Amino acid sequence: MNSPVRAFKAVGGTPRFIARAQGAYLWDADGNRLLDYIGSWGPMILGHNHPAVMAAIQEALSEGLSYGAPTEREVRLAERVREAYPSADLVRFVSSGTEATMSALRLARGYTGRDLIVKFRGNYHGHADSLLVQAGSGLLSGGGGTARSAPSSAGVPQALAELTLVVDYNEPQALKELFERYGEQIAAVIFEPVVGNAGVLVPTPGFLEALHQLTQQYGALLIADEVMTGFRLAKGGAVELLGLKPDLICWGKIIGGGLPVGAYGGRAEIMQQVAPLGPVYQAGTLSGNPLSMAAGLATLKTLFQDPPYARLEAYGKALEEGLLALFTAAGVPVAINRVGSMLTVFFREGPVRTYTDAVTSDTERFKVFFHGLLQQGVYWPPSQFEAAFFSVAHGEDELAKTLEAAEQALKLSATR
Ligand code: KE4
Repeated sequence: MNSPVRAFKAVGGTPRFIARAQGAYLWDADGNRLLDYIGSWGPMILGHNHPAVMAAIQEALSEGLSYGAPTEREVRLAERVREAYPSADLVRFVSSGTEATMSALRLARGYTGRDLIVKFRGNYHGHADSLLVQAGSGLLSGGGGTARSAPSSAGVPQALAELTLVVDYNEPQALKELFERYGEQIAAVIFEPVVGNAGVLVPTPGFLEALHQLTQQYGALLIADEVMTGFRLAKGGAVELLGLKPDLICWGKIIGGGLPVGAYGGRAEIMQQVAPLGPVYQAGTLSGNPLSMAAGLATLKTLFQDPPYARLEAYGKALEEGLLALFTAAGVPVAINRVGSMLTVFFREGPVRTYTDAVTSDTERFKVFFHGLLQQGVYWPPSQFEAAFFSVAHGEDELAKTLEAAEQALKLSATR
């Protein structure tokens, strides 16, 4: 089990071992066909085994695997990323979203000469030590208290955890108070512009405004973690959709088309601090490797040639409305948060605006719903606190199948 969320710990039962995938579907080792709402946790926006992506990988494969030297493909992919994110003068490729955010934070610390970073509860940015941190006492109530954060994982030193301040997402007042206390020491604020890792949380205008205003006022960098939202919510991701002006942006998932990838980028004066141009060290054996670059190039080229965002929005709207109608008819209180092709059904009354709202969901009811769907061949994310993803390969038949399975799952749960 190479990543915890796959273990079904939040929903119980035995995880499915997947043997192959095609379009919107997976087949498990027992030959069961599953309608996929995970999509490898984001990369598979074109559906599995997209011909253009597979052909591009085959072509790169015929030329060798990895050279440990610069290639044309990595330059071409950087150009494609910049086409969608013109504020990024320079882009650096790495091999995972974790590496992208970890490197962006080191760069922010190196550029500002400051040590503190800020993250939000319920935001996940990969598993770098400085990001496996939970809120200290007192701070979240917006009161004075100490902002002394604590590790959220064994193995993360307390001394390191205290350099990361944690505050609630969509709480501009708490962020303002944090800056009033620590602003001159804060190197950067990193955030999920649309949260996927608490389940979907949508930023409020006041929160986005505070993020931009406070980081500008105190000279801290604003880092938008678009590992999940990049190229999914729009061609230019959440930055385009929400009109954000971050100093650094992190990407992953879709830009590798399903192969290992991550990237970070921003304006030249910051990015030129990264080695070999500047003093902030960061490196990687397979950074920019030909296969990942080829898969990413084919994915972005396909997305740019025929932008699927209107179709994804139409599917998402129909799915959201269809599910809401079923839950309402069944008398089950839910809040459905959706932006484009990221959707979460929270099993509690709405609205669900913050992490605190999200964690009061009925996870027992979620568990029954999850297994009800799975029994009927619909593979939903195995946690209340994740986003469901769908792809351009999800069409009318998949929508009908999903709503039918949800209706059956609800009938099942009513009998429990
Ligand atoms: P990776 O290191 O897993 O490539 O990316 C870390 C990361 C960074 N930023 C955001 C916003 C992310 O969502 C992620 C990873 N997302 C999880 C899904 N919740 C990946 C699934 C997993 O951990 O197995």
